[in-house]
Amino acid sequence: MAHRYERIVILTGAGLSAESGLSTFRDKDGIWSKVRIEDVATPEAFARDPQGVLDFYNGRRNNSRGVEPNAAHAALARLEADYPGEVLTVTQNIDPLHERAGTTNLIHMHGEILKTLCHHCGARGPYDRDLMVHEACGHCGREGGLRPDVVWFGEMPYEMERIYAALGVCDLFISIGTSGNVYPAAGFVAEARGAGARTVELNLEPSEGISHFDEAIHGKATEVVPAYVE
Ligand code: BJW
Repeated sequence: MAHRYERIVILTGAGLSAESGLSTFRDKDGIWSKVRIEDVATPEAFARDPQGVLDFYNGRRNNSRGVEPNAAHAALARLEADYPGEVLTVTQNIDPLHERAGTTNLIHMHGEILKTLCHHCGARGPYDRDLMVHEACGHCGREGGLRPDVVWFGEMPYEMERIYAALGVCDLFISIGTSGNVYPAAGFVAEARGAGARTVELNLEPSEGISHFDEAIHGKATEVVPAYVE
């Protein structure tokens, strides 16, 4: 990538972490082929069956502990460190692989699997052991409200103001490893393009938003991301 952009926004999704061994959501063997969104990823599901939801995320947390960043995460961290302009990475992923690779200017818009959130008082804490439904919050002491700090359907993703501000002034928008099915993230490409940015998709296959991209390179993230950004 020629160094001719001043402000880059990178949006990443589950496809980026697939080669680290984490499942995507909507691929053939993806997470949503095994469990129903309505049973695990909505506030209503948590209200109806809190321990069922916690068991699902206890498993996701355990899966994410042993995995390592891959060559694509590493290439994005090097880009941020070496690029003369500004690079903001917005990830939909709840895993910690961007930060483990060294990315620092990072927004976890759908939250983080290694943190808990208290439904009662809003305090965050480390998600360092399996959560059980009657556990008390270390901050307010109330029971029954501890949940993973992740954004479920119907909830507001994090740091939207900061993200839209960056989209409004970026001159390059790169979308990596996301199917473009989930809003508001799926709308970012149109937002960036409307503000005059060049838009690039790096994904295994054409996403839902393909018509909004000026350029698309399809292939595995560990191959196309280092080749594009370096
Ligand atoms: C590879 C690869 C390799 C594979 N290399 N590539 C109509 C009706 C009802 C609701 C709505 C509606 N329209 C919009 C909504 C709202 C709803 C929504 O979008 N629903 C759609 C399903 C229609 N959105 C929300 O509710 C959001 N909140 C909201 O909108 O608040 C109001 C608001 C309005 C305006 C502004 C701001 C706010 C919240 C969405 C929360 C999503 N949560 C989840 C779960 C998080 C916790 C967890 O992990 O369990 O987030 S769902 C899931 O999908 C997860 C992901 O971050 C997200 C996106 O998935 P992603 O990353 O794109 O993965 P996949 O699997 O879909 O795609 C992977 C891609 O990688 C594929 O293309 C592969 O080909 C590719 N790939 N291997 C490169 N090796």
